[in-house]
Amino acid sequence: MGSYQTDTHLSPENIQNVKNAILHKLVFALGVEPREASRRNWLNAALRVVRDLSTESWLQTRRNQAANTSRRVYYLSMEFLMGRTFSNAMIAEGVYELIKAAFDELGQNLENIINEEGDPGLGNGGLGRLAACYMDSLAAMKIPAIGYGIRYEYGMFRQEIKNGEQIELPDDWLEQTFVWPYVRSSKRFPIRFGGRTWQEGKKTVWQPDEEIVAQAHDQLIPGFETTATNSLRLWSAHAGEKVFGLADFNRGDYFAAMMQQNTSENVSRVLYPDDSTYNGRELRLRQEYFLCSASVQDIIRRHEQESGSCLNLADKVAIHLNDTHPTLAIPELMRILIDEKGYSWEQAWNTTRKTFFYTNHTLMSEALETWPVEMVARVLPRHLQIIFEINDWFLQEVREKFPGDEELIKRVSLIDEHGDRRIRMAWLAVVASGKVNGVAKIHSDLMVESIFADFAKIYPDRFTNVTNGVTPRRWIQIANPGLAVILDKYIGKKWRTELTELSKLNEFVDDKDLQAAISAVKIENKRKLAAYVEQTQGIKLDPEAIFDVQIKRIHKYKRQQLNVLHIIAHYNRILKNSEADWQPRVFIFAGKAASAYYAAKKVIRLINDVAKVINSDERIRGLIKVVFIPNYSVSLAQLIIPAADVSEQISLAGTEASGTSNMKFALNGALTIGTLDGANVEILDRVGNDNIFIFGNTVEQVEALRRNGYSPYHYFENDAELNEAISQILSGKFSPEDPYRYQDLILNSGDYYQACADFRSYVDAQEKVATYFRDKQAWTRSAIINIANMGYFSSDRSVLDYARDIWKIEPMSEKQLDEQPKIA
Ligand code: CJB
Repeated sequence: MGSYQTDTHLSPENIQNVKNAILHKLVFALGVEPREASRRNWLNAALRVVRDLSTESWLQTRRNQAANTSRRVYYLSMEFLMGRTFSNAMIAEGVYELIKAAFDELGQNLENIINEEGDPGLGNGGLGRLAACYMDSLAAMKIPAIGYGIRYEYGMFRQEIKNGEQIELPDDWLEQTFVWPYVRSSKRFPIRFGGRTWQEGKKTVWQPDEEIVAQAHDQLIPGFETTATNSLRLWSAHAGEKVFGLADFNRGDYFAAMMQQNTSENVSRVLYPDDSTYNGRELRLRQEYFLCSASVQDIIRRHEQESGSCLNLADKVAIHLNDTHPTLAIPELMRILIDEKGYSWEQAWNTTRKTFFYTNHTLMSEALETWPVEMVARVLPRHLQIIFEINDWFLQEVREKFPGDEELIKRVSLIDEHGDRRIRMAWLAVVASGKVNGVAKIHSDLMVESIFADFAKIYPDRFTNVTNGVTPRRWIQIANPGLAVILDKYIGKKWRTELTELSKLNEFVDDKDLQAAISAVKIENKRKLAAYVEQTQGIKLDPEAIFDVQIKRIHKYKRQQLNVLHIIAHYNRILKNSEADWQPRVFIFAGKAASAYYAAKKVIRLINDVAKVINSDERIRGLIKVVFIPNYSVSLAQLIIPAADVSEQISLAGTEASGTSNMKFALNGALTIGTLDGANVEILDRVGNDNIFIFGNTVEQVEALRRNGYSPYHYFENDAELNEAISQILSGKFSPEDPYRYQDLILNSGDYYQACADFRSYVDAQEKVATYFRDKQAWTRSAIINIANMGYFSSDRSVLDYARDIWKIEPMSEKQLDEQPKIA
């Protein structure tokens, strides 16, 4: 097949061609005999076959993008949680059925081969997965785009649970050969650190004292059913020749020089396993600069190559900052334009401000990055000067607009002068960006009312919203093929790229056949998940029970502890009235806690301790099962989400910027139990109050409680069930071998995220869930209404919003994608 197969029809001849192509790769690319091939060998052979298909379109897309007059967007992100590649690439190229048929003939089961692929965890959670959904959608929507990130040698740690506790183990994902990316040996850039600067006339000279090399690795991102194929370029760090202290080599000290090499390469060694608390380690600063410098150099090189000069950069280039982590790209662009390309400060600043755009993903103050001036002075002295200059320019502008308001100046200065001086990266990103957006309506509104209120006064037109979205290719077609078949039958196949087509299902909500089909697929998915849990953990789950799922990072604000409090209260109720006709329920958790986040790790232990006691209590006759599935990942999410009846989205109102699993669950027919937070609010708008379980305080109520001095003891003393559940935890009912284990949880920690305040309404909402679930028909009808009204939450819509309102980029037409002469 290779680049020659464009006919994807399921004919005997095409199947034979694909078979031959796979065998050819197996033998000539991998050097393996078919009779000795392992599943992984088959996977790699088939991946190579599909990559050939994508490669031709990829090269073609690059030529056509270069010839196109529109802008390109460069999406800079410290995290990309891409998930497995193989299925996605097969469906994008339209060869899934062909490859399945070829493997059938080869005596191999495609599903087993798909499951053989590793799942690179180059991200922590929502932010990294959003970047991956956007890469998929940018290609599918034919928007010229390149993603830039870091090829961490070790991604997110592998989580094991031992005696109920999280253990972190290295994820050496590169050990398993991954044949999808191309190493681009010619794309190498020097990255410099440290040293000193001085003036030579008007020119600033920076003499760094360390230089390493960034090496590009390209992953192809094939667009679904289009030839448009974008790239995700990931950088790995290498010791350049200059780095290794030459002096050491001269003295013949090979070992010291090799140690230096190790330090240099540390930059891309490991992902910071922390997704929202600020971590001030110098290595992180170096990682961020490494990404920014390599990417900006590459962007300028490409622009010069395509346009013949460095002028008009902003007309052709939009750089998007996925949170503040890549904000150093701003002073890096300024540095290159001024120091290397001879721009004046004003020219450089005007270009920069038209080039950058920034998405804010959290309002939580501990997640807002700031870097000590002292550290930046040491690691990036020239960039510090540029940041100071930007600050001078900006404060001057503010003084002109708001004369005499020195308090405002202090608040908006890029330098926080309290205590040790720190650079406020979010402020820098706002000042230098053409647009700044939040990720859900409520979040974008709160953003301009709270953290960016001063900036919204200074730059009223700068702030906007783009509600997050998820890709239906991965989150329906691949994750839930049974549902895809039903959708094709009832509404046709267009939903894959026009998700609002789902609304056509609204006509069929009372259709008995559709209801039966939807509940049959759900049960089938629950069986699959139950089989996995039984196989991996030995816990038997009843597929007729409610599968109630909370899967996400473990964080106090996401309130897994509230979920646990309800489980305990429910358990107590059953014990008090064990003969009643209780609805069987399964509570499923998965998620990782940052390795240094003590309280979150404790919550994992609590879940496992509670699971141990409840699951083994024969008095409750299996009416509750609690399961913590270890090592949460994108591929596990693909297994768990389609099997969920209930989606837990229970963060304290005002804390979860958007959430995206809430969208994936509803799209797969789970009903949400959630607070008025993040995108839950927009899900409610679309599915209506009858098809979602909303509970808890609103943002206004949360703030009022804070103002008036919130105390969890008030609720503890006045709610008997809450009192009982907390007392049991504190007295060691779930940890008899260590009764004081949870002394510092919930009450004594002050309950900053107000779990106690929302307990009563949460328990009542859970009661409604159980009652409603008994009415199978009503439940399934609601599930269909959820699916039918999720069209808005496609990441295709999100990226088109960005392209139209923020980047000002026109998607390419199929005609434009076909203009340049073919390569092969
Ligand atoms: N988010 O995953 C992260 N990491 C951060 O450091 C900050 C925010 C999450 O981003 C998602 C994508 O926008 C949001 O849906 C989610 O609410 C937010 O916590």
